[in-house]
Amino acid sequence: MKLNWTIALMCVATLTFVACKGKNQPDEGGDDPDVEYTPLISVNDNSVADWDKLDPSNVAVSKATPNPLWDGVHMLKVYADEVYINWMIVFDPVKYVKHRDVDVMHVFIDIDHSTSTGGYFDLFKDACADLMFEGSLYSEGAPINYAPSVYQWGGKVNGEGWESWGEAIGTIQAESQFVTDSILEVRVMKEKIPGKDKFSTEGFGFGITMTQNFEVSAVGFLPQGDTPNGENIGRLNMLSVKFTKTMK
Ligand SMILES: [Ca+2]
Repeated sequence: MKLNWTIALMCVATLTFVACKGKNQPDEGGDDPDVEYTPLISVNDNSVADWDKLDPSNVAVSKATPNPLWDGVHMLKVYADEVYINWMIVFDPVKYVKHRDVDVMHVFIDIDHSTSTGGYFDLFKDACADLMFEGSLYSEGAPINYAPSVYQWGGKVNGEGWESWGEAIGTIQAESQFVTDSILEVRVMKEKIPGKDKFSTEGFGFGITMTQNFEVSAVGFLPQGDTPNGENIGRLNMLSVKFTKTMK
């Protein structure tokens, strides 16, 4: 099956980041006397060293296999707590051409951690993604904050087909930083995600795709299985991520 990403790049908004804190969200730094919350991952420190300090059992990791069909993404890590969903990727900056506004990162989320809802068989074996983020990482070659449009699966349960993502249901302001040319960190506030009420308390599924321009296609995605014959997509289940409890 050949993926058609031409229609995938439907609505890539580039919006300026505005600091957002939900009405009922705890203050960072412990200003709220009712809760103590300090995010363990910073996206303003030009470093990914904070990832190494996390309990490894709380971090979901997917690494590229020796022979992926699309090898532009080398590693994906995801960590989530009560407030933020954080992810970092190591990717190939050459394969991911960064001079076009339509260079895009897609994120797929199985929000209810259930295989009996959602779809998108095209890339992931479990085909149960409920939400998709679509946004640019660059504008005219310069890094920008990731502020994707959000789409909801509208097709058959466990079905396939890009067109079933339908129309955008909203936009979310993420926070992101390029630590190097090939390492990107992003975090989104769970409270700000459209459809957040459907999150399972236990966790969620997560997959990521990097695509470039209107003519080519994915340059890399994870999780992705090995494809030694170089023809078929090595489909794997989406990464399973649990929510780590950090608040006292
Ligand atoms: Ca689902």
